[in-house]
Amino acid sequence: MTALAKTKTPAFDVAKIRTDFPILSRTVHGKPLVYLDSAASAQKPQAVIDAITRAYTQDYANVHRGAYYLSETSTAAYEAAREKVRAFINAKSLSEVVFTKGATEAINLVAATYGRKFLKAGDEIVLTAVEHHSNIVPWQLLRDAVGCELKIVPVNLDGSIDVAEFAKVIGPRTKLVAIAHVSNVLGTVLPVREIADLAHAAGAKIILDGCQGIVHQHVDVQALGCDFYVFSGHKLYGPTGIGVLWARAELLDAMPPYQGGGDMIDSVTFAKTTWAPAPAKFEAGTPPIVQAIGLGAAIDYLNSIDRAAAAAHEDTLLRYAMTSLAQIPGMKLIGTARHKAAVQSFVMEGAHPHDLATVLDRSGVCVRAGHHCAQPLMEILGVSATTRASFAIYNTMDEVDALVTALRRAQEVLL
Ligand code: C6P
Repeated sequence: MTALAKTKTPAFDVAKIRTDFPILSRTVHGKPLVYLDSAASAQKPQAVIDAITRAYTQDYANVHRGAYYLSETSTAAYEAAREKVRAFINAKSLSEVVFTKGATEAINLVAATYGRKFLKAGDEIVLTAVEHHSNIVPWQLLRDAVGCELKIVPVNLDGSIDVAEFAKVIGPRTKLVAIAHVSNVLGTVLPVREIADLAHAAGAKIILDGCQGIVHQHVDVQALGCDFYVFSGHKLYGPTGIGVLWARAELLDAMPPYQGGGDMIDSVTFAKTTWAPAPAKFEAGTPPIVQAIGLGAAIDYLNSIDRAAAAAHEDTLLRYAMTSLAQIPGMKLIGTARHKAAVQSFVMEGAHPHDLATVLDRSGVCVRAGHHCAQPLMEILGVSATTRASFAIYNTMDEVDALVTALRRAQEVLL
């Protein structure tokens, strides 16, 4: 590592950040843990773990139901988490923030409610070639139900996507554009504001899959110009089992409920049921109470650090990783677009990605190998799988070095 690279982001104290994440001090196979799989799920700071423990040990009861003290405190904490999400993404109102169990459920919710009500045979949904299965399959289910069509915007070999390609595909039949904010395989940051403008000019709505986007950059849903934005808590340093659907209020008002049950109704008779307004309309049953509180704690944690410095730190890690990996013989980087978040896929000549990941694990290095739930993209790239290193606020330049050293060792073992 060069001295320059090491001093690039002096404002960001990664050593201090690391002390906030207890798991990072453990060893794996007798080696220090080098966790480079945060795109799959991020590790949790102590503040999130403490908030979850506190909720279960001090404040736990069901929400929106009881008239007693504990239920009131639990409800207040759950709704406070909603306000934290609202402020974090700059939503106009609390009623625009719907808790789901994850991004996958949020996209399915939009497809099953907005999609089934407003799309019909002959309408078109525009996706890109880089989408995660969670942003493909719900639209295929919708297509099979209502007879609409899916149009796919191509990806360039370097992983970039041209806005001009959207202009070719979006037309008068387009009703919805459903795209990733950031690709989970390539790290490409899509020019979502320009794409949103194109969608709106054609009279279409746009949903952004923000799973990877919100982790690496500040998200302001109003500035992005989108109609729907979804993400999962567990990639944002929060717990599993919680996600967010943000949608503009008038869209949520126009959408029918997703599931029926407790909490989502206004009144029920055997003859007829009326719905509660959003967000309750979309939160049937006992919600993921403690998970939402944990997500709120993750947002508090992120608000307590310098996020611009964190983003610069991640970018430094990415650039250093790209340069270092490229020096390994037989290495091919997958995803080298100019606008990238800290996710790097690669393939190494003669070594299957799964074998590589298994050998790296013996050195304590955790990376993901496989199709990354993006099989159509793998086919376009002409590979069955890649190995992927993804970086978070707690990773270090030394960990990039550890990855490179482990890869060189893996070459000796596998080739
Ligand atoms: N990607 C990865 O390793 P859920 O499972 O609902 O939390 O998130 C689904 C999802 C949707 N969109 C994108 C862009 C994603 O990256 C993911 C999750 C993980 O890349 C697990 S497959």
